[in-house]
Amino acid sequence: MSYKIKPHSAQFKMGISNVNQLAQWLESNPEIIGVSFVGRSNVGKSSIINALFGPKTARVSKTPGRTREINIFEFELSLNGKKSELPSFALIDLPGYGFAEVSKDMQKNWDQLMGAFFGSLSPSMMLINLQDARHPDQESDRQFHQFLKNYTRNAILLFNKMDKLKTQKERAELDKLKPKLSKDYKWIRQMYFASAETKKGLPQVEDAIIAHLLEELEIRKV
Ligand SMILES: Nc1nc2c(ncn2[C@@H]2O[C@H](COP(=O)(O)OP(=O)(O)OP(=O)(O)O)[C@@H](O)[C@H]2O)c(=O)[nH]1
Ligand SMILES: [Mg+2]
Repeated sequence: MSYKIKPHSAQFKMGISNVNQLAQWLESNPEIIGVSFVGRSNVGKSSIINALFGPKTARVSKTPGRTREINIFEFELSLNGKKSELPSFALIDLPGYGFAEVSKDMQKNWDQLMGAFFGSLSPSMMLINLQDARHPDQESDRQFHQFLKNYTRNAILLFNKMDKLKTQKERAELDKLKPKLSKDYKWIRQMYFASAETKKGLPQVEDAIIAHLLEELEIRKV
């Protein structure tokens, strides 16, 4: 049996820009199972989503800081290439952090919205933190993890833009960082290395997402 993300099944449901809208959505979707992506602005969240869920799912930015809302999609899994009987799942593209040019008000809005998001979302939503393979663990990434620490959540770390690491030395440097990150961020369960551009490393990420979804469904059955 082989489950896959059903190509082109992701449908945009809504964009959430304030805490009230978020509370409403959470209230009407208490049992939601899915996956959410968060990372520094311009790290390639939307590109990774498109590579995994089908082109044109999320909007890819020419200028950083484009995704300001929580964008919610629904998607399905296929089983051996056919429609599966499983329910649909949520896919969430979260607004990027660390964009230097945001105003104080916008930063405050991000803090409030993300605080409400992580504070009330069930562990059935997998969290994937994207970081830039060439510029990992930046100040804003560290700040994000300090923020995340307040919410008991597991996350996986996905290094994107691996195609930009041209030399063995650059790759070795990223590898060297792994133990430090595992130590600093105890809530990180796994690290993946990928490129939205070349699609390298994405099958492993897809497998991890599917494993999470199926595990959550099994848990619900007991
Ligand atoms: N070389 C390379 N470029 C990438 C990769 N992934 C994304 N990009 C580029 O990085 C830029 C930002 O990509 P987005 O997917 O819009 O990034 P984002 O994290 O969604 O950005 P915001 O929504 O603005 O926070 C675009 O120009 C992409 O083409 C990758 O794996 N390799
Ligand atoms: Mg985006």
